[in-house]
Amino acid sequence: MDLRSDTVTRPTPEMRRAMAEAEVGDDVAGDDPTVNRLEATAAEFIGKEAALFVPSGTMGNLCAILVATRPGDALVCGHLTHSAEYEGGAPAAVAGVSVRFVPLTPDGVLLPEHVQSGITPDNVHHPRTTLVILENTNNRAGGTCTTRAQTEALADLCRSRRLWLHLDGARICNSAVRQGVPPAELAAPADSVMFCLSKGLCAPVGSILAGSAAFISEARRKRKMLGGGMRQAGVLAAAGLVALTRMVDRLAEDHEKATRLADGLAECPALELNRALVQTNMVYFALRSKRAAAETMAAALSARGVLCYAAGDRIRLVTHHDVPVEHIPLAIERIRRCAEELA
Ligand code: TLP
Repeated sequence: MDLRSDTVTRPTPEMRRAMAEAEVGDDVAGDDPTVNRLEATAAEFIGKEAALFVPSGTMGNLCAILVATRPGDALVCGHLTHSAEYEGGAPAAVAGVSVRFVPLTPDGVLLPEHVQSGITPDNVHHPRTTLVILENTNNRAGGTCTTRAQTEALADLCRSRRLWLHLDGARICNSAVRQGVPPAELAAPADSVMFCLSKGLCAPVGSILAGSAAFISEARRKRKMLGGGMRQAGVLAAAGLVALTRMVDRLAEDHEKATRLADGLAECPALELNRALVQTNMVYFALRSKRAAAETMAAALSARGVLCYAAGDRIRLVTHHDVPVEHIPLAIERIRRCAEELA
């Protein structure tokens, strides 16, 4: 049972067929018809003027940071935001931008007042704050959702302080399905948005960066600079098209699996788990006794055939297309037994 991440999903048979049959060209020259179709479809899907196919979410976020900032600037984001905490220090290493983490609410929402507290004063002593990054769903908070209204409140602040609002929507489709709104609605208030095709949507590779035509034209230059200009990328884009058009609505099944997993684990006295944070396809829990480190428990679970990651002092489980629903009770039982042994 591979519950490490939704990134482990394999391309579906329909994707493999589409990849084999994809019409291709040289995308750096702009003439791969399948990439062009994916970018046009993705722009419409997410409600922005233009879109860019990038090899990874990391590169999509970095292209946005490079366009929205200049070396020496600062960005503000919530506690443990992926693009600042888990992308190899890229904002500092590549863009020359310092990161100012601010708190999130207990249910993973980034509030304008918290962002406000992270914005540097406008004088010669400080880096100039030019960018705010919002993550929806928020991975480390538990796969939690931010609403359109909450995003609009942030966008209002960003407008008034002349800050760029970038949405790391790696799992924006999970958030949208959970909230029963189109992904474009959640992305509307943001200046730019990145979302992944390679996670719950099952494409083998790739993410989308979207925004205005002017923004995407600059981002395309940054992608090339970073080595992300791919050639016959239509074979990958073909799978991305299937991801976008066929795989979004079924994310509800992944959420249902996570809910069942959380319901089962919540009944286990040796474990600590906040049900309210299980909103999409992630379940975080900890050993109540804290007698074993999360890494120890993750290793013990993996040895029992339940692959998972430790994240800080908790374990993260992620449900996805390739986890059969029948495996959920089995996973609960193995985790329960392991927790009792370690407690
Ligand atoms: N997250 C991965 C890895 O960190 C292991 C995961 O399993 O959750 N933004 C968010 C919110 C993400 O969760 C991730 C990947 C990324 C960006 C980066 O995407 P990739 O992996 O395509 O570079």
